[in-house]
Amino acid sequence: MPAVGDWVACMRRAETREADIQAVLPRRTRFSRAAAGPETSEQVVAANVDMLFLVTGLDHNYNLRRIERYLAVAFESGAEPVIILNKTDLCLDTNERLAEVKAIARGLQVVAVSAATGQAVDEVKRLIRPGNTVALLGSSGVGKSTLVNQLLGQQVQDTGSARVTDGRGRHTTTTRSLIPIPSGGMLIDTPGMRELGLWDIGTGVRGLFEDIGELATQCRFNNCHHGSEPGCAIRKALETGCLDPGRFQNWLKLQREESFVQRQQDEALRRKHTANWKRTTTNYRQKTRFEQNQLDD
Ligand SMILES: Nc1nc2c(ncn2[C@@H]2O[C@H](COP(=O)(O)OP(=O)(O)O)[C@@H](O)[C@H]2O)c(=O)[nH]1
Ligand SMILES: [Mg+2]
Ligand SMILES: [Zn+2]
Repeated sequence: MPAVGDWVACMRRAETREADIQAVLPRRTRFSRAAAGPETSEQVVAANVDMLFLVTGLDHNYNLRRIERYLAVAFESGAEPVIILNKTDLCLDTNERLAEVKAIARGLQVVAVSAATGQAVDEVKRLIRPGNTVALLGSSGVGKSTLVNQLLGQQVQDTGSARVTDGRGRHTTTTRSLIPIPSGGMLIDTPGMRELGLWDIGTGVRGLFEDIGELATQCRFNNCHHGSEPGCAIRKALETGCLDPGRFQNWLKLQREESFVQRQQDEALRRKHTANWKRTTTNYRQKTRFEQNQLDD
């Protein structure tokens, strides 16, 4: 079955405006999640995504550590992440925020826009190459649908009015659809990361925190916990101000998350091995019992 983002070959029916899908073209990339059911199977939720727009609001939503987490997850996806800081019209220190985010983004593109006023939307438009598919990700209420409408130059996606008290929106986008934009390229406005099957940190942490990983190799002990061990390069970097404490704490946190995921996967693998082993030994016992019986006869 085709998923959103798939290219298909279809045959148009002469009599109506309908068409029949003949084939789904091979996918360049895929986002999938485990479909619920007795046998866990893969459900492709989006295909051929080239870029991920990680959208954050420059209001209450703004959180550097959350952006870092999004990046770590997005790193592994095969699509190019771009950070979009929306609602510049509500922010008094956009340049400061931009500098902060660029510092953690390790060379990735960061754009500050206002989807409401249209400011810098052209800059976002230029990032989308013709034929490319872009998925917009971010918490509810950050302005993804408003941005989609700006990029299209018309009202296509429903937008939610943000609740005045906490700036968060209602979930107005509940379906995934592929929206072609006039300048070339396509957009997928998604309800969320989980929707795309993106929740595993995987090895993205290493990619995003290469600098800290590099520092850790300079610690005197190679099993250093960067606590009170002598000769700790990370603690030295923290003391001299070369390493931001918030970034360091998030690195620790995301690493814990990564090893948790790893343990879960190992555990699943171990259970599978045990099950296989049980099956093998049961078969073996049945077989030997059978042979034994034959001998007894
Ligand atoms: N002030 C301001 N409000 C915005 C901006 N972009 C979106 N909004 C508002 O934020 C709310 C949520 O927007 P929406 O596009 O539905 O967010 P989504 O949930 O991410 O799709 C709506 O009330 C929008 O009008 C912006 O750049 N500035
Ligand atoms: Mg929306
Ligand atoms: Zn150390």
